Amino acid sequence: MASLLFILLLAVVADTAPRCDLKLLRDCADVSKTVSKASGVYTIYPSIKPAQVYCDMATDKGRWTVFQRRVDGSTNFYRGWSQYKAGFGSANGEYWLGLDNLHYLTNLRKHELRVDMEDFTGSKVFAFYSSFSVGPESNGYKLTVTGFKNGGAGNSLSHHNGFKFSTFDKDQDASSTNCAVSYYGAFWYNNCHQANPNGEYLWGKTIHFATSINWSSWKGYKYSLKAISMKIRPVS
Ligand SMILES: [Ca+2]
Repeated sequence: MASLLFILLLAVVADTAPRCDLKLLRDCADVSKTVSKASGVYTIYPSIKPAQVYCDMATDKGRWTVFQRRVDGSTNFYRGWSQYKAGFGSANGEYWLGLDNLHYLTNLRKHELRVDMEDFTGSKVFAFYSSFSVGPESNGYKLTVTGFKNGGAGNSLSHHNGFKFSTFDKDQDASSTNCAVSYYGAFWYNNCHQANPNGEYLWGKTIHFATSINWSSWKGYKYSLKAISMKIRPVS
């Protein structure tokens, strides 16, 4: 009986060991350390559920897990709560990694945030924040972002520090109106925004105020950026 138990135990250990190894790839920093230092799409495990992400291994020493990316307007970002919770889009193009994954990733270790952006003349700037985390769904996926450092874009995100996430079907903003509906996006809206990374893709200058992909401290509220990506990495 004892030897049978021992064999069963061995079988269990042998069966679980490789899966534990896989789960160590929690983010792109883990991918960089153990798999590859090339930018591209990888499968990571922010929780027990796998997720496809784009890893930026080139910008400022790499190791960045990209959680939001706009490049060409091919993906509709005007989506409801369940979509922003679970994530959508394609990791080799435009996508949103999902609020649950963002919470899992930033919950246990301190993370920094970098927002890279580009206009239609080819100018590239960024904003850096030394601390970034997203709370649990039970607290509305509240944003904590501090420690701004300027990479030419200016600071349009501190305005959103401490606010919950809002979508057109879940208004948790500080406005008497619904910011997500008013500005065609989904974000940690205050009353309402200085940045709208998930707004409409509108190809540069527009007459539409604050509804497109704005980073107001760089290009104001009537310019839709060509590209923007939001990325995080653990602070080592
Ligand atoms: Ca409101």
